[in-house]
Amino acid sequence: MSREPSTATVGGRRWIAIGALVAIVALVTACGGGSSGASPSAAGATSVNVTLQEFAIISAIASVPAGTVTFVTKNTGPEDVHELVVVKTDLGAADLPVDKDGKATEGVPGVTLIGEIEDIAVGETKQADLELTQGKYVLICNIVQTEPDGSLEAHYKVGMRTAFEVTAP
Ligand SMILES: [Cu+2]
Repeated sequence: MSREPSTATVGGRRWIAIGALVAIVALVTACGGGSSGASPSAAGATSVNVTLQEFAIISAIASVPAGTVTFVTKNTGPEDVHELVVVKTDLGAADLPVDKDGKATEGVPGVTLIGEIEDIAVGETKQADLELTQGKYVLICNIVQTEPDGSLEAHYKVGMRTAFEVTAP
């Protein structure tokens, strides 16, 4: 008598194992499809829906765990091109240093530029993955445009800014 399992038994167990794996993958996939504005994906990234408009930045959620964050950014206009700039800073959203045109200075001591999605046309959605560590951030649009009367309009200054926080992973 042999104590080795027959080939048929081994084959059967293998198929059961594959079936269980498929069931687990299906469960993970089902859990990843949330529409709340933050949905952990299978890869561990957190997706954040951001709306840009004249003149505000609206993030569907204000806080995410550290890691890969996918900013899915839509410009709802109605007229202007916008951008999303992510800076890490302990300063308040309205307190970033600005230049003479009202443009926020990115990359000065206390304000670290992390990443940006430039030139998002009205109606367009663009996305980018950023690696964010724990801390306080501000999301801004830093476009300065010339008005028909020749004056400058700094989007940051007129309200395109919002606080964002990254918590422990
Ligand atoms: Cu803008």
